[in-house]
Amino acid sequence: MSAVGVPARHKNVNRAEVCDQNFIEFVKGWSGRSVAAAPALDAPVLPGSRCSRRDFEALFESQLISRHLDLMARVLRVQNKVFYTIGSSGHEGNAMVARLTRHTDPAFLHYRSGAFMAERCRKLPDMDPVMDSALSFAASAQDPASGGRHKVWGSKPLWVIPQTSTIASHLPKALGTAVAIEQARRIGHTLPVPQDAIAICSFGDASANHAMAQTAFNAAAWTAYQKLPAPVLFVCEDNGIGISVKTPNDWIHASFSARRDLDYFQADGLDLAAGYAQVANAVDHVRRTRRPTFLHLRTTRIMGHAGTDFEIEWRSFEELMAVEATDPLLRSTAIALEAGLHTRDSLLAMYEALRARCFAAAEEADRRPRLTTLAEVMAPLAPYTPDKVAAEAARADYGERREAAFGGADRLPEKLPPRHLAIQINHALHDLFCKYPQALLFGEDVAQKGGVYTVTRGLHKTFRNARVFNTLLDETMILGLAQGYANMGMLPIPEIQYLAYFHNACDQIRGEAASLQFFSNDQYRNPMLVRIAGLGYQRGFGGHFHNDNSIAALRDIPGLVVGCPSRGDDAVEMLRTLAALARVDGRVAVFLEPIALYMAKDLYAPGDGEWLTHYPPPNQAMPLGEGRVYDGSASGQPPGASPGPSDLTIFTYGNGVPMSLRAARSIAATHGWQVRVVDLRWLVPLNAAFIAAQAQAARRILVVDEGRQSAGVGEGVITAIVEAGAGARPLRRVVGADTYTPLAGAAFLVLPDEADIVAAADALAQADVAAA
Ligand SMILES: Cc1ncc(C[n+]2csc(CCOP(=O)(O)OP(=O)(O)O)c2C)c(N)n1
Ligand SMILES: [Mg+2]
Repeated sequence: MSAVGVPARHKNVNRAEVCDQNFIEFVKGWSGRSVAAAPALDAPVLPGSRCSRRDFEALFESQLISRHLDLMARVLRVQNKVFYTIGSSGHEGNAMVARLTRHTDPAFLHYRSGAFMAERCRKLPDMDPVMDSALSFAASAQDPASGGRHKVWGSKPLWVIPQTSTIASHLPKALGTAVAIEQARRIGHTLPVPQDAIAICSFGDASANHAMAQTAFNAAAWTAYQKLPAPVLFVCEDNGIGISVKTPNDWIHASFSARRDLDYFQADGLDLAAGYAQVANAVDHVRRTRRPTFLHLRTTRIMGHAGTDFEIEWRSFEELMAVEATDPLLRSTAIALEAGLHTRDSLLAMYEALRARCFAAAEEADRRPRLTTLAEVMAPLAPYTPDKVAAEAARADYGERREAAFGGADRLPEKLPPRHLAIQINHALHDLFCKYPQALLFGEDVAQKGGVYTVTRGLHKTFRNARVFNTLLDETMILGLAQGYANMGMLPIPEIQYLAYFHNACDQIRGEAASLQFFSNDQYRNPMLVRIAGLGYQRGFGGHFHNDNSIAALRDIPGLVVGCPSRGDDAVEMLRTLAALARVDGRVAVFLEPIALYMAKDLYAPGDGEWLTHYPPPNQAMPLGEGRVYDGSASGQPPGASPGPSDLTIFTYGNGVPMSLRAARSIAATHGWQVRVVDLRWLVPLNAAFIAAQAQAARRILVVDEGRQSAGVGEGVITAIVEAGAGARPLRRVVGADTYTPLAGAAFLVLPDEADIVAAADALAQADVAAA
């Protein structure tokens, strides 16, 4: 690295200062010629440009606002008044995308979208991009995007849906939103945006390589290949680098310019006069053709990746200066001066006025309240209005639609004899489809085949392609689609074929769907009901991947709800509540279906039919968190009954319920105990108060958890017991091993069984003897 010949100022470590000075010097030193008379407002800003003077003036101001927000952040970060320094400098050309689209085109933005936001703010009266951004930079509780939870680009009135920092994870839901915009018409759903809206999604050149991005490009092309509309504009803001890793020369063009069914456009984001028409072409194309479109927008990166990125430590001065010379604001300045829109002085005055405005806003934002309590932080995370949810879950005003769907009043499922779990889930889904005309069910093999286990059989026939459909084989995209439909006000019911394959796409729930209410201060919600088939004990089938018993990845997702039924009637009532939680409170609700119980009919002996249940009438639902208590019989205790004393209480869920009921019989016979089995039913969040009350009434406790020893539900149950002060009782846990599940009979070695439960009870009895 050689710094010979580099003026001292340019060696300044603080590249923000250098860029700022560069701008000022550029203006002062400009010696080009201005036209004699500035163009009229509607005339091209420069001869031949599609960008009018009016467009240019707006765009240029948006660019400068964005730049001064960046400069301000760098200064005030060190004073602890601002908490984020990833800027937009070099990317200000993205203002063109904002100007050429509408504020009702849902936008999923890159973190370098300051100018896009400033420009979009013009679409509505009384928007103040400077103050809004300042509040966000300051993590103020009044930040209109996230309420102070993160520095995100977001706005409810402007249809900018806040995104996480996980690069590329927003592409699947952007495509999902585009698909949803088109599908709404087919199901008669009224969209919250105009029918010809498009979805916009921006990201960097390095991010374009990410699996999450590639999944969306592929799914978009897969859709368009079938001549189905998917009006999404993918905007790749190519600055040639990702933090410190250079994108191979021309890679984005080489990789995307000839992709089948992903239409490629290029635009110069460094030059408003030239780039405007190019961006307009791409926007016009996607709006008109409804085809997925890739806009390759040339940008540069000024001032490093973030304030903490001291580029001179790893790049040469010459290289840095060469990059800084491509600053698009210098080009905009030249246009403004050349077109006679400004004198050098008036331009500098505008520059300084915007600087002052940004600093004043930041100082004001610093005086505004921040989040100061845990309750404030968590308020938007998991809204729960139990009365409204209960009323919605029990709402049954759709009777006539049911009769048509089930084939007549006498064939309504509540009039049929008791049936097993799979059938009752199937009936409940039919019911939800009658109740919610905006419900959609999709996933792998769910349509004509009716799912691997026929749980969705008949839905496609009754409700047709527009509402029940097979997706491509890609769990990330299935969950991305779900978020898109939810964004557009529908009720997505995606299916993940096996729990093991949820793990493949977990981030779409963990990082994305479940976090939206938090990062948007509950302004945006993506309600959905995710069905996941899982858990072990399938006889003679599958090995690990079809018998995955670990829900650890779901247990700690903030705001998520997970219900797991063990019998048909519970499944039906639980589904109604899960759908209501989604509709009323916008929750991401997971329904975990124990595959091995789908067809279970008997409980104690072959042919006893004790695991068949009646279909609950449509006005019956199960409150979130309510468990089922079995006192010596399979029928259960009425919900809410306060527990009398028991000699042994077994806490369990899923497959553990019938297993524990069988074990309970023999334990009662052997020890003469009054044995109670508690089906938790709701696994996330665990109802600690309910668990505590049950534990307090018990003399001895067994926790039967078919999950793994580490991070299983049982850990949560025992914690709730101990924290409630009920942990002094004799307590044992019967739980799966920390292993993957092997194929064939060996599968049962890793899972708890009835004999294990009986043996644990015997051990408790022996401990009694030892203590006596
Ligand atoms: C999934 C994920 N991996 C890593 C990161 C850390 N990270 C943040 S930005 C970035 C580089 C992104 O480069 P690019 O997509 O070109 O966007 P640019 O910053 O250049 O605008 C990386 C690696 C992240 N945010 N998310
Ligand atoms: Mg980049």
